[in-house]
Amino acid sequence: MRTQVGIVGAGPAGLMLSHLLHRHGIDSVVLESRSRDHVEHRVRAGVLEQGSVDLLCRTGLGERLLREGLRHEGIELRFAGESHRVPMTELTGRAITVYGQQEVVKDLIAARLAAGGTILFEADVVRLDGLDSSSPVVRYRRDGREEELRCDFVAGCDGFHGVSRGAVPEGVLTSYERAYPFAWLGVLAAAAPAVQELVYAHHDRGFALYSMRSPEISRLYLQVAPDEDLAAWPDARIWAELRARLETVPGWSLTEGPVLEKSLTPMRSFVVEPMQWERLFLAGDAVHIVPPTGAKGMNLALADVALLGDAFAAWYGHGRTDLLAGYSTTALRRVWRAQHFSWWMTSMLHRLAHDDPYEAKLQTATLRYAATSRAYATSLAENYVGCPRSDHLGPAPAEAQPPTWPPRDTPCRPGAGGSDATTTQRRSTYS
Ligand code: RFL
Ligand code: PHB
Repeated sequence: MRTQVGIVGAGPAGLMLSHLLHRHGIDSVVLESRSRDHVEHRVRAGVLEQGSVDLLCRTGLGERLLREGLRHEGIELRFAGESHRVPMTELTGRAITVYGQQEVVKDLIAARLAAGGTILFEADVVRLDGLDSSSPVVRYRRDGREEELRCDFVAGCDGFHGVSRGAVPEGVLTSYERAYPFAWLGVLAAAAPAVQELVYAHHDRGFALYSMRSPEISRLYLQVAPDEDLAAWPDARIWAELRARLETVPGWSLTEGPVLEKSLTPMRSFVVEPMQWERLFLAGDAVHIVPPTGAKGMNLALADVALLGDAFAAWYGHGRTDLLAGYSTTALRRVWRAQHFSWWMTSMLHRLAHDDPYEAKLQTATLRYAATSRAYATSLAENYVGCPRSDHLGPAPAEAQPPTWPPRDTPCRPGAGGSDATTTQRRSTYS
């Protein structure tokens, strides 16, 4: 099989890239190791930044999102028996939308298949070859047979545990990492949300987060030990712990209901640089992980491939190499902004392992500052709703690029396309 861009992984990054390339008339094939049913029902992220919503709407994927997504204009910080609203839209003019990652994935799969796109499920990529040639080969196993996909470029969108990152020769990549001494126990419950906006709660017993998926379904998280045994958390214990950490505000109580799903999420910060080697472009969790406290992972994955889509369009459409050559540098600016924000939110809100009383006081001081200073809250809000590039990420760097890269023997095909080408409230605390 041959295509222009071979994409490893059908998560938000891989599927969105395939969708964007299709809109530019560029052919791609997505290889995914799991089944369609599995990727469409994997419960993960739930918060879309304004920029992600705009991207989905701009590219024809907004219909169900705008109908079923829940637009939120603020979040609540709960600590020391107090509740404070951060009025994100009032402070930034932008909002977030609560819409499950698996819904984004379902919409993307439906759009790709309706357009005649190729997604091979249960195709396990085992090796990438020839990445430093003009015709890389993606080798994968499907139905017990080893197959190959030849392409001009490979997009490694296969998440943290994928194979793409490992295909880069030793010594090329530098990794930056931080592990946190806690994890999140996540619960999906058939219970009407008792809140209208997300609640981030700092408590002596540990962090808790109240989120939701729909007017009938709540999504809740508890800070637990990294090696916690899920079996030790029957539903009654989960609700009791949620009550202890969240029912700290007079007159407020949790709505309980059957627990539909439970999972444990380790907390990690991780970045690999650069995000590209020769003909391999890495995107999403394959190159960077954030702890979920800032709700950034899926948004970063989408932001990476938005850049990559434009860069491939410039290459195939106009023979321009600058956007592909500058992809890593440009993407890493947003990645590091989100790394800092996610680390900051995580450090401010969790019970820290060593129970250092000085640090605990600093956490309360930081939360109180976010609750009372318009300037500090604006910083939180603009990171949470997502920075447009012109805000703090700076203009795209005009990188000098190696004149020989990408190798010029690959024909540049203006307007090239495969068979599926298209033409393409509450009052705020601040006064
Ligand atoms: P994904 O979604 O992991 O997709 C990678 C895909 O690659 C496949 N794959 C392979 N396919 C073929 N061959 C191989 N050898 C392969 N190896 C792997 C995998 O099966 C998979 O389908 O990565 P992508 O596309 O980069 O997307 C990243 C996001 O999934 C992730 O960052 C978010 O879920 C993180 N996250 C959140 N992000 C947000 O933006 N907002 C949130 O509110 C948010 N909350 C969360 C989160 C993640 C969480 N967990 C479970 C880690 C909350 C939680 C609890
Ligand atoms: C979610 O709804 O799953 C969610 C919301 C906010 C976060 C993380 C996860 O920070």
